[in-house]
Amino acid sequence: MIVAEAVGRVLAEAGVDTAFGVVGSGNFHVTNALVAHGVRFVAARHEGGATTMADAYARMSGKVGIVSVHQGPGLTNAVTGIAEAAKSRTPLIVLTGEATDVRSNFHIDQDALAASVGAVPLRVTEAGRAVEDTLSAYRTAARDRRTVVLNLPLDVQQELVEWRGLIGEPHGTPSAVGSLSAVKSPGTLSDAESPRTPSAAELGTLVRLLAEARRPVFVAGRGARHARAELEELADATGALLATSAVAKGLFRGNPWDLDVSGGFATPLAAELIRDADLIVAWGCALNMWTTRHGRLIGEHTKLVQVDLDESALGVHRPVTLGLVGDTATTARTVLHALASTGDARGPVGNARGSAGDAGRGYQSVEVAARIRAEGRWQAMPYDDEGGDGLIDPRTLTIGLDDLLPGERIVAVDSGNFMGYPAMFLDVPDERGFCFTQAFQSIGLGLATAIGAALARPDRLPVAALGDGGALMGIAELDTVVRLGLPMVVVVYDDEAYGAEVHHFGPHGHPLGTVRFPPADFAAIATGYGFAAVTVTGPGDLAGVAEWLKGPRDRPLLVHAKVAGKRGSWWLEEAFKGH
Ligand SMILES: Cc1ncc(C[n+]2csc(CCOP(=O)(O)OP(=O)(O)O)c2C)c(N)n1
Ligand SMILES: [Mg+2]
Repeated sequence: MIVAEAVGRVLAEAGVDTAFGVVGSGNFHVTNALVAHGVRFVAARHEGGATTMADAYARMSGKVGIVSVHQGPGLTNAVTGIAEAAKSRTPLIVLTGEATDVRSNFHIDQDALAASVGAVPLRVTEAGRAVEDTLSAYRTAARDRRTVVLNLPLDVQQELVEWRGLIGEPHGTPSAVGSLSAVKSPGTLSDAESPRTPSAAELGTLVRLLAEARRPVFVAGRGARHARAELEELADATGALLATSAVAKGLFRGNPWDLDVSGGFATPLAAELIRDADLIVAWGCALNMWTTRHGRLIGEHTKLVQVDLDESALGVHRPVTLGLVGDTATTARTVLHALASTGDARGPVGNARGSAGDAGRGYQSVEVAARIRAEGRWQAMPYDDEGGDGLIDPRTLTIGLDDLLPGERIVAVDSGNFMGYPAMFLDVPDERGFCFTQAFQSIGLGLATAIGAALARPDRLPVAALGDGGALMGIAELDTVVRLGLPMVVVVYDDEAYGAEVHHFGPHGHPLGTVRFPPADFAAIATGYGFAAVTVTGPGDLAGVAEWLKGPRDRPLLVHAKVAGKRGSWWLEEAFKGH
């Protein structure tokens, strides 16, 4: 077989089950080899969409994402998606042809391009190394949680290679990947595979800080999405409240101590309780400006601990009292054992520090539980409806959708002024119910994100929440939604503008002609692609959504919501402080 076929076969045999892409001459054979060996191939309409679909699929399935693109322009079209995946440490392989002849129209410096956005450039260098080089790329993606651009030079792709299986590759080198089963679940390293574990002294300090804390809060990030059970147990033993960063939204859903997202999307109650914590432990969470509201959610005297697999992540955004390198689940389990053996765990009997007059532990008091029940959800917050004159208040719209849409849903949110409404007012069932591709803060990724997420979780109703700007930027993938027969609900929050810019610059008297647009008929556009569509200009129009939900859902639904947008959203002001 030729090298291109061997590369596809290696990936299929390594455990890849789904790949995304746009096929041209330079990735035709490798893509067909994937398909021939049982991999589902999803043809997108733009490489940017394909890459973000693969990214979202990886995040929501826990598998390595694969995207296949043509050399040169196929790769440049994919760059924004690659940057997002690389910043999010998504295990992803971008298979790309490579024109090594500088006279080729397709020639660019693909290594420099990949490196410039934080991806790891690798290459299949010769026929004899095809299996080894591909396995090495797979291992870099899976074990190191990196986004890899695997260059497949056009001349090397055509060379012949004798297939001898994954173990015992050509030239008799030992398996380049070791045990393949170990690389099938990125982000869930076993204890033995953890590159480092915290020292006894570090663990001892964390145990002491937790034992001393009266109001501890755990903030879980992407690196703790596999550690729910361990963190909940440790929280109960230490009286901690639970919160997440936006990318881990839903992780503690159903837990009575769940504060939901920390940061710009936090409820006033969550912000207050986090600010009043005397100890915050960040589990696999960068504590960036969004999660901490530029540090304002961290009290002046609050001690800060960070646990992360990656040593270079410690203390980057906020100075920490203590930083531990290790897997979050393993570390939480070890700390729990240590607390139990020193008798510091706060069971109902051993709770020496529960506040007087209640049976609480640490921050887990009867009073706090009652407040979380009453004020813990955005849906319960009173507000003045600003809809009317053919426009719906985006809060009324989103609360209405939250009531109507089935709880088993998977929500993807694009970027813009509107983004907080779906992120705050749409409940999700767990951390695999929310996909947030916002590490690069690009608009236009939301629809592709929803497609990748939908394929990872076909049991859930996919919901894409987009602004009118982001929707039109990524619109080519409406075709992919229809072609795949996804029962998706696409909600367009249409303010006929780049609202983020309008609200940022408008109050200062700047001209806004460059960021305002005439009306676009999204319902007609969507219908043209084969969607069902509902235009919403007031709460009564949501009946159309209820109708669609009752029906066969054999066509996706686009909800064109004409939203009121006289002023910017409250989280946007916060966001622009970071510019
Ligand atoms: C690719 C890209 N281009 C431009 C921007 C700058 N930008 C941020 S928000 C925004 C407006 C988005 O408009 P829309 O999707 O309608 O959402 P809205 O802000 O109106 O709610 C723009 C242009 C960006 N973040 N990413
Ligand atoms: Mg807009």
